[in-house]
Amino acid sequence: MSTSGAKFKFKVTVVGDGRVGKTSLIKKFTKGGFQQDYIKTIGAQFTVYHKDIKEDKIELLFWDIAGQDEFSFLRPSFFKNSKAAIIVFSLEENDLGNESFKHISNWHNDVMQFCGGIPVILFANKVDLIDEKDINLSKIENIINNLGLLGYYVTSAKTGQGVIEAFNTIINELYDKYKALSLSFNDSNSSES
Ligand SMILES: Nc1nc2c(ncn2[C@@H]2O[C@H](COP(=O)(O)OP(=O)(O)OP(=O)(O)O)[C@@H](O)[C@H]2O)c(=O)[nH]1
Ligand SMILES: [Mg+2]
Repeated sequence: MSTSGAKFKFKVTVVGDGRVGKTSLIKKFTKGGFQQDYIKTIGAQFTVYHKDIKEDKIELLFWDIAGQDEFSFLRPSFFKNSKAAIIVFSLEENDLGNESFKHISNWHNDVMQFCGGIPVILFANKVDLIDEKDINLSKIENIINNLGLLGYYVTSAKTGQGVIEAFNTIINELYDKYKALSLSFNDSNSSES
């Protein structure tokens, strides 16, 4: 049997205000399910996900960081060694929608402070609760440009809209980056952690 494939292990941190749907998105992507009831995340939790790309094996650790302020003191330690980050806000037309959008730059500051210049992608979640035509795309594009984010995806953890594409973008970005790095190290030691 061939053992030529490389192994990669990536920690991806998922942040954003409480109730925007971080836990639900990770669950939808990794397990396919959705739960209507809200159970706030305490501190943080992580989910392991495996994916093969070509001959290589990728292990992803999704760190789901509690968004409620009461847990903010714990965050710096959870950000450690993240290779990428996802910032989630809610498209809902209510306080949560407005506040979670306003706080994107705060979350981005945290990521930059604790993780340096890692790739960051934005998820505009809960699209099933609004009329997609009403999304203010220029507002979202402005923040993407201002903060230098990789891009954004419109998602729904409830219907699954955009979820696979959004997560795969960040996974492929990491794979391409670290695969190229491992090749440039002459492939003598092809595992990356
Ligand atoms: N309609 C709809 N509801 C969603 C969606 N995503 C999450 N929810 C609901 O929103 C609530 C909060 O979702 P969570 O995934 O727990 O939010 P969270 O961001 O992890 O919250 P914290 O753990 O407190 O930081 C739950 O009741 C979910 O069922 C979505 O895309 N559409
Ligand atoms: Mg949560």
